[in-house]
This record gives sequence, structure tokens and C-alpha cells, in this order.
Amino acid sequence: MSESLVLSQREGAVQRITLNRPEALNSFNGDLHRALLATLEAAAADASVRAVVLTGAGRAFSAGQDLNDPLVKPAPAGQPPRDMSEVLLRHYRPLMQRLQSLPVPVVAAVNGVAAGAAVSIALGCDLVVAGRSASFLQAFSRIGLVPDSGGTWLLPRLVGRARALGLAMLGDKLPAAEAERMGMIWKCVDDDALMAEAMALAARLAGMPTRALVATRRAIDASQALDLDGAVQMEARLQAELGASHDYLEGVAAFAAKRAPNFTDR
Ligand code: T3D
Repeated sequence: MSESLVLSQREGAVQRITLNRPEALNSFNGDLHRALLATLEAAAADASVRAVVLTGAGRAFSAGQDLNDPLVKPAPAGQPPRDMSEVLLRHYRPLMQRLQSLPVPVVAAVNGVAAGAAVSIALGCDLVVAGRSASFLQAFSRIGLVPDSGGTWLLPRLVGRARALGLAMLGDKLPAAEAERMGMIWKCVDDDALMAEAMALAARLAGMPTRALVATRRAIDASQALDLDGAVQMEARLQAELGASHDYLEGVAAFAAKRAPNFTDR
């Protein structure tokens, strides 16, 4: 496995992680999956990391699955068909689980096209900022597959059923500005401002009460399967947990003293 398939740079409390296979538009093969997962694990284990930015090198965020990877190449005529659930379960599922359970907030900086599973990876981050020339492409229907890596869960929740079906069935490129207008992403910014915006957002999140932010992600994701009372009960459990944390004491003390809080929990 080549380490350079993923670049990982530290800026203050923010870990900037860059998919680095630009010659193949950062499309995912097994090595890139392993490198990204290992880098996310390292960020999760490092208590001094308080936010992550995920981006791509070159002109794409990522073209999704590498269609030249032998694992997904259709089997030759006469051979049993390839089991297309394998790559999804072996690589994309752990990646999406890792993103969704990261102990710090994660910002996607979408620097160019995101296609197929890469749309799910970007949308699986907490905040998505995209450059004006970036786009989102549900490429699956073009090759006879369904949206995966959580696409069928994320898309309708972000944009509603009608738009999710339109995007997934038609497989048209959705420009970043339109994605912002639909509420699919947090923000579309000028290309040359993208990294500065994403890093500033991540630095701001890094200074906030990390445990509360991560619990907020958990609560919002879990609420989708709950009724109102179930959501209130879950909030009660989380408030009980967070109310016993250093950051709550610090937040209230800072408010009373009219000073900036110094949040340290993770
Ligand atoms: O088991 C499972 O569950 C499998 C999991 C599947 C998840 C998925 O992600 S399925 C969807 C896979 N992705 C795609 O279908 C996207 C295919 N790519 C495109 O539609 C276009 O390339 C883009 C819209 C992303 C970019 O278009 P454009 O015009 O800017 O660039 P291009 O000329 O098409 O591509 C540039 C090169 O990258 C080209 O190679 P070449 O001709 O210069 O040697 C192209 O073949 C290569 N490339 C682009 N995407 C992929 C790729 N090579 C391998 N895999 C790709 N996904």
C-alpha cells in the first residue's frame, strides 16, 4: 500500500486529509480504501485532532469506484457474475461507518466532480463545502447499479424523495450552486476560496465542544428512525451525559464570566 495515496497534513487542531490519486480522478481501488481508512483511524485515535477536512487532489474530489479495478470488472462471458456486494461490504461500508462515528466533526471540501460512491462519502461528512466548479453525479444508473455507500439513505433525507429519485435515476451532473440551493450541501463558494473556507470552518468547529458536536450528529442521524417522543428521550440521555462533562461546566462558567470558553473534551 502506498502511503502517498492519501496525504495527511496537520494545521493546528485540524487534520487535512487529501485523496491523492489524481491521475485516476481519485477513484477508489482497494489501496486507496485501505489508506483512507487507516488515515481516518489515526485521526480518530489522536486526541489532539479536533476536526478533519476531507478533499481531493487535482481536478476531482473523486470519481467513485475505480471501474478498472479487477474486483468490479464484469466477469468474462460464460463465468459466474461478479458479486457486486463484496466491494461495498468490504470497503465502502467500513468507510461510511468510520465517517459517521468519527469522534470529531468532519468537513468535506469538494474541489471538483464527485461521482458515484464519492457523492455518498462527501455527503456522509458533517458539513459539505464545494467549489463553484464542483459537481455531484449519481453515476450509478449510467452503469446499471443503484446508489450505494449510503446514497439511498442520505439523498432523500437531504433533498426529499422527488429530487433524490430525479438525481439517482437521471444521473445528471448537479452543479455545486444547485446542490446548495436544494439543501444538499452546506455551502458553495468560489473555487479559489474553497480550501480557506473549509479550513476556517473546521478550525471553528475544532474550538467548539467536540463531544456535544459529535452527539449532535448522532442525535440528528438517529432521529430519522424515531417519533418526536423517541427523539426527546434520546436528547434526554445525551444531555445527561453531556451535562456531566467538563465542557458543559466550562461553557456555563465562560458565559457567566463573559469570557471565551476553552473547550477541551473529546
Ligand atoms: O461493488 C460495488 O458496490 C461497487 C461500488 C460502486 C460505487 C461507485 O462509485 S459506481 C460509480 C463509479 N463511477 C463512475 O461511474 C464515474 C465514471 N466517470 C465519469 O463519469 C467521468 O469520468 C467523470 C464525470 C467523473 C469526469 O468526467 P470528465 O469528462 O471530467 O473526465 P473523463 O475524461 O471522463 O475522465 C478522465 C480519466 O479518468 C479517464 O481516463 P483516460 O481516458 O484519461 O485514461 C477516465 O477513464 C478516468 N476515470 C474517470 N472515472 C473513472 C476513471 N477511471 C476509473 N474509474 C472511474 N470511476
